[in-house]
Amino acid sequence: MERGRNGRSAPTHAQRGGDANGLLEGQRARQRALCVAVAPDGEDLSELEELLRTAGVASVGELIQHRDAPHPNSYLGPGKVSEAKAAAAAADANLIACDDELSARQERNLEQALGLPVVDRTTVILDIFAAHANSAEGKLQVELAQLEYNLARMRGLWSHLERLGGGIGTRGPGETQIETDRRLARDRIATLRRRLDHVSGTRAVQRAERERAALPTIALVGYTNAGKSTLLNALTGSDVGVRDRLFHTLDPTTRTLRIAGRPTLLIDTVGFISKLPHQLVDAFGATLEETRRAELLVHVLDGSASLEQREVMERSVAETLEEIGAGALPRVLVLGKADLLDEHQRDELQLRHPDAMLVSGHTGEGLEDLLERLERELLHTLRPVHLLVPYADGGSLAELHEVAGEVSREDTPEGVRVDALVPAHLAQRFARFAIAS
Ligand SMILES: Nc1nc2c(ncn2[C@@H]2O[C@H](COP(=O)(O)OP(=O)(O)OP(=O)(O)O)[C@@H](O)[C@H]2O)c(=O)[nH]1
Ligand SMILES: [Mg+2]
Repeated sequence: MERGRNGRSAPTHAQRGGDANGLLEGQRARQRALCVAVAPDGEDLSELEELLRTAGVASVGELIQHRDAPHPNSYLGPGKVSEAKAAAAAADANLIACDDELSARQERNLEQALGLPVVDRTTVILDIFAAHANSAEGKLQVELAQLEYNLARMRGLWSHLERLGGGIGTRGPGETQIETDRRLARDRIATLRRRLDHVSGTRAVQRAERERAALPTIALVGYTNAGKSTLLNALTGSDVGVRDRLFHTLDPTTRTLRIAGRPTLLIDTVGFISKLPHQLVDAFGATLEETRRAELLVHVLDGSASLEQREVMERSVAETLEEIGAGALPRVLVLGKADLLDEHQRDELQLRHPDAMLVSGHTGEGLEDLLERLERELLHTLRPVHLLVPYADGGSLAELHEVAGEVSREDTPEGVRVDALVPAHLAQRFARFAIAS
């Protein structure tokens, strides 16, 4: 991997050429990372290692410093830095990966002290997003997040922008390098935001919005790799991509799901993670909007994860939902991957989450019960309407039939009297036909 002019080094996409899911057995990884973390007490580095694996980087060692907060200048304290240097040499590491977001100063000092490139958790996550983005919108969103991250740190911009056709010649008189970088980045960010607005406004999105306006929407949310896409497939008979890697799904996918005869839309979208870079939340605003506008959330939690892992996952999901403004939406907790659990684990889960549904997207276990539960929960979100629709308004009637599934109707001389249950925003649309029940 090339080191940028700024000395910054991150896993690149090119290296993921052959086996994007990790490293082939026996093949020596080009990037071998020593994973380091600062934590008051025990810290689990398995998630950072999982992130690195997804990014195509091997983890060759761990180092944890027990302190209340990272050292402000160098992340690790001075003594630990020497230890890290020795550990990196012993493990033949050529990269240091930190489990937190570093300030530019911490990163620079640590790089200098260790003589090795340093990447932080945010950089790794952003890089994975960059590699997994497929749609035009996804790519723009990721580039925006990366630029904003770099702008905040005033580094890593120059080589990036040169490739984009900015760079030499665009520098204004008397500007320092950093001022130029920042100006270029801001220009590019503005361009990206404009393009994103445009992309979000394309016809496809508008169509999806129309559909969503008419049908109750259920959004699958949860930690990355929890099994959201697998559950979508199992419930709707779809074939959405599923992989044992983090952030496989970035673009939202919508499928129709019939619940008790009523068509609903089931949305699968980007997963969450602890310490999710806020630039990503910001850049993925349009995508996350799908979640915010749902009638009901299905929170998929990996039932096969340990209690400690589940606590981290639950907390991250709750925090992220708050952050995107979906914290108050009704929610059903689903414990997935039930096929991996023994009796003891099942009992423990049920005891801890008495209200949760135990399901397996692989064996189909619990899916019937889940559908019944969704039906009941959706009923709470629906409004009863009592309408008199004139015969001339056949279109409205057809639409009502389409969305409401079962409706009770009676033909009268003035028109059709209809009693139905519809999503709240749809009730407004039919308000002009409303009559007393
Ligand atoms: N045994 C078992 N494995 C499952 C089940 N559901 C999902 N998995 C596995 O868990 C991994 C992640 O599944 P996905 O459905 O891609 O998870 P996701 O939540 O969509 O993940 P991202 O899109 O990456 O955030 C895959 O390897 C799946 O095969 C299940 O019910 N049982
Ligand atoms: Mg997925």
